[in-house]
Amino acid sequence: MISRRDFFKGAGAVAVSAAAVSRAGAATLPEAAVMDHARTQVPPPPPNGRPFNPVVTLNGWSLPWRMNNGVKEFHLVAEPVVRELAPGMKANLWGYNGQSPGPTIEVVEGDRVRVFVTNRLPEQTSMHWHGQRLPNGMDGVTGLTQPPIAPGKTFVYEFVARRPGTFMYHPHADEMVQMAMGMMGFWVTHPKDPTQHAVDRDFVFLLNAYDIDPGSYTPRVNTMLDFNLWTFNSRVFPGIDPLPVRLGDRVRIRVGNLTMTNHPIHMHGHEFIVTGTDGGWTPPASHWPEVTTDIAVGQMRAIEFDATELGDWAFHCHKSHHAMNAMGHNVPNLIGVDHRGVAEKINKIIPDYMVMGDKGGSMGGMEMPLPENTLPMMTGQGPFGGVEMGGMFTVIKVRKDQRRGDYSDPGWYQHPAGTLAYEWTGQLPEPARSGTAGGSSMPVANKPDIELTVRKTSGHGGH
Ligand SMILES: [Cu+2]
Repeated sequence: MISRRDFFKGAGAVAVSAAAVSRAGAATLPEAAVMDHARTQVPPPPPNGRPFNPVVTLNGWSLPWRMNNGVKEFHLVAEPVVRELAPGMKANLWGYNGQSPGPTIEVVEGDRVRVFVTNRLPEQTSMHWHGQRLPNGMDGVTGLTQPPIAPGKTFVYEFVARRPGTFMYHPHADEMVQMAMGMMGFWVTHPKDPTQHAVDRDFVFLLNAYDIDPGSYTPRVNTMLDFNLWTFNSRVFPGIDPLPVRLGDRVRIRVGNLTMTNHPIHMHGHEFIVTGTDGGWTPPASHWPEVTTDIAVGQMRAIEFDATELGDWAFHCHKSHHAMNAMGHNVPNLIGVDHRGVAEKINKIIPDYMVMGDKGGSMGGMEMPLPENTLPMMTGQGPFGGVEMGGMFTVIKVRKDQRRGDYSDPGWYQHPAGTLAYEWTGQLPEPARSGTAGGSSMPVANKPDIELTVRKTSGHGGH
């Protein structure tokens, strides 16, 4: 309640959130603001220091700082947090200042930055500043460039933010566990000339993943690939906020990948160009149009486009299993199998039995009793019914009247007459098939009765 307001006192800035509460440290430490919810917080204009155009962290926030004799001071607190992944599911994670991922740190090229990192975890940690040019001893690799930060201790990192661009922060200590528990955050170094690389909207988020058994709250930390919750900033659809933009806006979306696999991130309705990586801005001669960009592990991509097309445009990972929520994969594929009567019989033995893919029906409509604290695997209601996706999925909402600086959800797109796919209700002609009378495909000589073998998928447990 107090901290952020006090933090910005005298600067005329609006408090980002009344939910940020005070956690005063020692007198010499800058206050560590804490966030207690997972809604997208639009940062106020910089209250002090040099001007920049703030980024908007999807389902996240930017960390306040204080100026101390020309040094920009931040305070990160590594600690256990409870993160709501979407309404209906919470996770016990480790993060920073109340949430996972931690808050976004925003500085300006040339800023001298001092970050206090306090460890309130039950084990040692450290902080690595992914992608930064800095003195070797500030690089945060436990054992290599510094001793670990023991529980209860605070370390100070200090360096000049030399290169503008997009960065991440995460521990280099008990990494497998600490990354699997959600310890990571975003860092943006803005160009010293705020007119450089300026856009109308600049969104940032991290790709992360968790393996949380339905009914439980804590991720399994030794999972390598079979994660069951694929997340944007530790949120799954429909818990991920939309990206509202105004028609004609130049939009940048910066995405960092701290999962264990690559993610082809796909946008509908527009082409974009990749204007940045974690190595800096890409030269204009390297720009080619794409609608999907693959983001490998440990990479960051900044994409840019002009929002020229009105509508609700899907924005998601193109790996279909990553646009889904927790489920079991040990389910037979019964597409094409006429199982009338069978499900009823099985239901007598296994009451929750469910058939996938019957007659092209979809999983989005299936209703299985869910254990406590998990989510339907495909969920989220759109204006035309179930969206049948979850996980790494959200919507870019392009509107004529979305005001500058307004990131509130404008609701569903109203399609102008004549611009919506519709059902054909006329006569259907007999399908003309080639191949049966000496066409290009091979005729079947003695067509046997089709024998169906239902093969169980295996080796893919986890979702
Ligand atoms: Cu993916």
